Amino acid sequence: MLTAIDTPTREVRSLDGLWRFAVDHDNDGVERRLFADTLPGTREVAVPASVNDLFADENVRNHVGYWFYQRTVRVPRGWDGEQILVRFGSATHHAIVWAGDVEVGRHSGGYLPFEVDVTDHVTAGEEFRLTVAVDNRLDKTCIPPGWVTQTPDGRRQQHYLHDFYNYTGLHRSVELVARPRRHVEDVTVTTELDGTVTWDVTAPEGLTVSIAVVDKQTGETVARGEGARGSATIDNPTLWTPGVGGMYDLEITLRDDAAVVDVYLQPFGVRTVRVDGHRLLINDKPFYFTGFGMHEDHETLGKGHSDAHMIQDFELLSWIGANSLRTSHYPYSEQIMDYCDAHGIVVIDETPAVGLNWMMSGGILDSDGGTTYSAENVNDKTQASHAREIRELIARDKNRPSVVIWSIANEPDSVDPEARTYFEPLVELARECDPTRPVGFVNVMMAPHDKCVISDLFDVIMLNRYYGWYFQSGDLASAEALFTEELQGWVDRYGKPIIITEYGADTVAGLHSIYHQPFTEDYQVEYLAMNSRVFDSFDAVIGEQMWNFADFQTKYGFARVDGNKKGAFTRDRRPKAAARYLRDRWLGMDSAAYGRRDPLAD
Ligand code: GCB
Repeated sequence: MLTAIDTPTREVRSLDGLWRFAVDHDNDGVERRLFADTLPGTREVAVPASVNDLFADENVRNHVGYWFYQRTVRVPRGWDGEQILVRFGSATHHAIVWAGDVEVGRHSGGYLPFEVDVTDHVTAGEEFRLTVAVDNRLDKTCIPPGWVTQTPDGRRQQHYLHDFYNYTGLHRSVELVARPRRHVEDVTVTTELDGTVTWDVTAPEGLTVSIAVVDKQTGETVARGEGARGSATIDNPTLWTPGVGGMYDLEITLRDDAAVVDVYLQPFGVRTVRVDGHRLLINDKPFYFTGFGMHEDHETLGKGHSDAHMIQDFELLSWIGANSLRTSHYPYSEQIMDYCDAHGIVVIDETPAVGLNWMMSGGILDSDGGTTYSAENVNDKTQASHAREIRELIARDKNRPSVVIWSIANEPDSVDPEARTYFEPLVELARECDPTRPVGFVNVMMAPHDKCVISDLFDVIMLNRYYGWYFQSGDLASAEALFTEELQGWVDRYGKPIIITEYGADTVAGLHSIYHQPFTEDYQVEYLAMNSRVFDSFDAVIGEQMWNFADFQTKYGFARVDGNKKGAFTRDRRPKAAARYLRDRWLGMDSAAYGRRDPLAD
């Protein structure tokens, strides 16, 4: 899906700010037609933000079901004759949208954008009532999956197997968009190192397509072409480079004879990515990942996007010597992705397929006795939603140079032979949607190389390993030996690049010990040092992304004290001792020099 931007033929108005708000405690607001009038009560809510931590009311925080948002929107008077849309950066997890009394669209999938066409229900210059019912319920047809139960006294409870709090709401910007009725619908841009840029534009028949390639840095046009499909060559292209960036715009102009019908600018970078033996090459140079699995997670905001928090996180990433991140465990906001493109941060882009493993709950072993791939749990409907998530993620991010790997799932059950039947078509789909990038999934510790039944389907091996934390806790010597032995097995069996996408230890900031005592800052540093030694002993290990960048909120559970505490930073972004350990290591690593951001460059 294209981003909404202002161009000579398109306009975007932000609808962010305070909206009216009502919690639909009985989940009958759709039948009661709450959208047909001003919402009851006086509550207001911030957009973008999660709703959960905003109200001093546990019945709001824990509500399972619909939350109604509403505001009045004036359509600019100059928009007569245009196609008018409302575009949501995301609505977690499902949304129904009404313009006045009319339902104009529905969407499922909590972390990707969607738009609804309101052209026939609004009038230029006049106001309309925009209502959105956001539903936070997860069931077995959803990605991520979950289930809802009812307590004997009638309270609904949401259950899920993944290890982050089920924040809900309009987490990203909402925009009112005008575009010409005949317009650029989609574009795919691919590049080669010699500066060849190839485009494939989807637009209505009968219009001519002209292309200009514009250097974003200088504003100069550096190549031109004609036709919906074609290619042109930039002389001496600036390659999109890890740690630096380097972006161009593909300016697309649609004309009907001489008249300009639509203009759209698609940002892209000139770069290649490919796997060669056990290396991952960006622009034909081996790349070593340093960085983190992250979360969109902040106090008060929950998963709501904030530019200020985003800048702070990226500055800390630069300070610590991180050149990459994984969007664990769902697609991140378009602003975050834009920032990665602009500043050369390398991204492993992940779908929300997390918690597809009935051996685990909240990051730890906790089987409820069920089988993962079965009619009651992960089934055909789950797989269909998973396919939709892959399609929509690639449609949104396919032109982003920062994205170098698609991660189609985190820690699914990959021991059950049924995993192959489930994953084979999904891998194929990802390759069909994007033949240019490696495809991977993140493997769980209980599925080592001799038990995992799907790793051969993928281009890279991505491992989450917790030797010395969930296993051999407090015994780093045994942990080191066992981790080394397991990695040797992966190297011998597959000969593919290995990225350690998670390793970490919960750590309470300020807790210290002279002993190897889990939960102390000292132990976290020793744990990281042990992991570093293991990584450094394998050529095939081409990256380390520590779990997690910062402490984050999770569901309640005996293994979590106010959330997951594996951060290198606390939830309010203060460094633990681990942050300085990682900084020394990553800034000093020759193998990670390609991609390191030069703080002096700013
Ligand atoms: C994992 C999961 C992650 C958890 C983490 C943990 O393997 O991928 O979502 O938060 O472990 O801390 O247990």
